[in-house]
Amino acid sequence: MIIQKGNAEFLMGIDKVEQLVDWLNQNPDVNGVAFIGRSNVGKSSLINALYGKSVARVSKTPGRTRQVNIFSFLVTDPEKKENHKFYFFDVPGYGHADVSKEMAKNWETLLTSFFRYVSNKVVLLNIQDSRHPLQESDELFHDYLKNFDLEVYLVFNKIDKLKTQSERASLRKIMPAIYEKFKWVRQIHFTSAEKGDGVKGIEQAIINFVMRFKQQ
Ligand SMILES: Nc1nc2c(ncn2[C@@H]2O[C@H](COP(=O)(O)OP(=O)(O)OP(=O)(O)O)[C@@H](O)[C@H]2O)c(=O)[nH]1
Ligand SMILES: [Mg+2]
Repeated sequence: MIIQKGNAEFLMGIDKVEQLVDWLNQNPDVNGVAFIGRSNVGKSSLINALYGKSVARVSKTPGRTRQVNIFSFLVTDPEKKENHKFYFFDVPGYGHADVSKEMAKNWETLLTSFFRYVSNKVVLLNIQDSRHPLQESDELFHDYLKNFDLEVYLVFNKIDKLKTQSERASLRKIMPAIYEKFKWVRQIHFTSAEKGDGVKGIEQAIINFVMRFKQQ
């Protein structure tokens, strides 16, 4: 099984709860994956690496979009020549100090509805920067995540930036603490969206998750 490259389609950007509810009512079958992380962790780059170039424009203006961007994508079984359609959700980051209180509140309301509606149907990939794991905003986000029944995978991106043995060792050393602290995290992946390391592993993890819905 593979994710078809260059075939993901942008469907719409949503910034209001009513729009989200409308869309979900029209598309109850929303199995797929949601990507979320602090700004600049390489979320768009990872999406590009998984789905083919330029799906999610690598952004120049951090944190500007306050929309849930919805895309469709295809998983293919090359032997059976079967295609299965799923969705992915590019969810803007958290931890922006520069947004107004009102904007942050609207954002949380939208996010809460989103997670409520899609839990059980969507795997959430939380992207973090391997050089700066567990920032305060990441921890706050995970405290919030506890409220939902979501399958969560952590992705430490930019591993190519960990140049020395000791930098790599210190990331490895905190893993038990992460599993202990974040019991709802089912998998941890290490990637370089830039160099391609670990991207195949994420692709397989996504496929394994979404194909459950086709094999029932
Ligand atoms: N070295 C290295 N650089 C990366 C990697 N992934 C992303 N980058 C770079 O990090 C910067 C931010 O990447 P984006 O993909 O735009 O990050 P984002 O999380 O989508 O950022 P926002 O949309 O602004 O929140 C860009 O300059 C990327 O080229 C990686 O794995 N390794
Ligand atoms: Mg981006």
